[in-house]
Amino acid sequence: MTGKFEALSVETLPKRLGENAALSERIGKDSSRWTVREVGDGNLNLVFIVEGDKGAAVVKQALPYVRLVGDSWPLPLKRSFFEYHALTRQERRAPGSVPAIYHFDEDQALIVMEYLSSHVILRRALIDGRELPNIARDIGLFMARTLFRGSDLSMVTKERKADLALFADNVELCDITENLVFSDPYFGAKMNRHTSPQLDGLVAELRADRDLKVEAQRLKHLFAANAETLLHGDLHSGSIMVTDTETRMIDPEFAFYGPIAFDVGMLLANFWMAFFSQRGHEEKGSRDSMRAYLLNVTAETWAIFRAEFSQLWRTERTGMLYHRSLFEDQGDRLAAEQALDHVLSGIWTDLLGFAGIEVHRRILGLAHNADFETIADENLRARCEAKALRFGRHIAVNRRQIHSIDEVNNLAALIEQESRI
Ligand code: SR1
Ligand code: MG
Repeated sequence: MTGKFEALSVETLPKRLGENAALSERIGKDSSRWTVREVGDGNLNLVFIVEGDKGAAVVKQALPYVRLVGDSWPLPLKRSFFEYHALTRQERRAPGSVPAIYHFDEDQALIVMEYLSSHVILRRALIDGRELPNIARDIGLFMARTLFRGSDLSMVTKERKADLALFADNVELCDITENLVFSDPYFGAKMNRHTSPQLDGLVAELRADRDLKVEAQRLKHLFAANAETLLHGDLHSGSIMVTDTETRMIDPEFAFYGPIAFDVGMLLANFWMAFFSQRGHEEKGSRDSMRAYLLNVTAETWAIFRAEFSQLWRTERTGMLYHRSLFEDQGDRLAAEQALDHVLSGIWTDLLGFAGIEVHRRILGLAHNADFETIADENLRARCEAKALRFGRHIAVNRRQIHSIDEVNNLAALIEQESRI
């Protein structure tokens, strides 16, 4: 199925993809027996689950506009191309961490991929209070492997530069992040919304906060100018699918070359938001244990990331940066360790900034998180959001003075215990 783009529907999919060998071999050749459900609950795309006699698959198709807003906001179909190419690189760099890809049709902006039938979206699991034992390890490893191996620390520089050029064309999705994440939350942008009137005072305070605004723009500058590695680009808990024991990363359509700290910061921010939202999900009992679990997950994710990144630094540093000829080959392993400390401490400082900004945009901007949105009592929701906003401000503005994840988690616990807005 190639040719002029046409959006699929539940009704047209079996006919239009019935001849597609990649799909029919997986799920059964008789497309009249296929059942199709549209399950896309993200902001941008169509997602179909297609089931046949033999099995099931997912068909994800981009739309020429932002689904959340409608056709008044056009968005190029080529994001599907970037998603496909990011997925193939992530699979190579962190095997088993993404769904298997069966087919890609560039004209129709569609990807046919593995149906993760037992998995649910991580955000949903955290709202439900599920304490998943492996997410810190799995996500920490994924981030270290993809972010290290997509950079000039590892790649042949000619190949990295070719990839940099390839993904540099993902302009419109970067533009979404540049505006929605780094700028819109800090002024009265048209599409913004927040829990009102409860948060009005705090929102005005944050928008008048000179230090915060400057920091957000410094982070935007870093995001736009530091083409360090191939990012997932939208690594939040809605882009991760889990079972009790398995974790897969999905949806890298925002992939492009940016700072390592961006993916890590965005991810940790989503754990901290899950933490602050727990108070709003206590209908069936206390979430004390879930809160402790979530802080532990942030600490463990960062520890695993650091350990794996360090291991790759010592064993796979084959790129042109910090070349071994200057360090190990001269018997100077200590200098290589010193350089590693320097790189990791830069990632740490910047990830705190990106995390703080991500928290703000999910409460003040266009795209909110179900963690807070599903709290029906608006006063309770506002109390949870206010705590997260104050936490986000603190870690973004004071990031250079914060030296450990325990310090951040102690602050989160302290803010959580306060009762005032
Ligand atoms: C208009 S798109 C809004 C958000 O949805 C995506 O998942 C990204 O996070 C983006 O910022
Ligand atoms: Mg997405």
